[in-house]
Amino acid sequence: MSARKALVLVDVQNDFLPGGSLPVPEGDRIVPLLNRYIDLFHRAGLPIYATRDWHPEQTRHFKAYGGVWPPHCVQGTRGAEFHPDLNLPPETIIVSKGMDPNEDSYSGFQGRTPDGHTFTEALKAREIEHLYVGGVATDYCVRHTVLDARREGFQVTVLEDAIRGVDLVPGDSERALREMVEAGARIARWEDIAREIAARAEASS
Ligand code: VGL
Ligand code: ZN
Repeated sequence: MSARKALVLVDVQNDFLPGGSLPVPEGDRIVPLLNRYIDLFHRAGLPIYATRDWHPEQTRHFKAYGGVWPPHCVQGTRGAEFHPDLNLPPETIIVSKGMDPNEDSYSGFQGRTPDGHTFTEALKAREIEHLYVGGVATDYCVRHTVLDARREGFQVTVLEDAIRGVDLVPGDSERALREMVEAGARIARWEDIAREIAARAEASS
């Protein structure tokens, strides 16, 4: 039997997309494809997790308090909302991170579900073994989430066509991808995944 799968959408929030306070260039271009992935997994009956950066107004993560970033994704603001075109089904499980004013928390594995469980606990409770990861930013939250997922023992497929990076230093996203592969993540695209997930759905129906 194949590993139980889940889709993980990383930080597809207004502030990380063009028009936001910390925009990932072309970050909005991945939204239509993310919606296709969402539809694919949802139809196959597979769970969908959406991580979100969820900062207090004052945090060491922000420039004004010793960090490197402009304010972004402050709890309850429009910038912290998921992109309005992202079609998240109501069953989507939200994983919030970055609430601790002393921590950056780039990784979804530093986050909590609404009932207070860690991401790992939530995934284990559903016997999920394989994560399919898309979103932003390739060189920050996607990277940290994927590396932590590998450390926690999950299989990981990075949706190469559904991620975008910041590239504060040119080449950061490419280096991040290489690092994820070295950590054992697999890189794939829509063509591969559509076949894989559709085949699974038929086999189990
Ligand atoms: C992120 C920078 C600061 C991310 C979060 O979601 O990749 N990047 N906070
Ligand atoms: Zn942040």
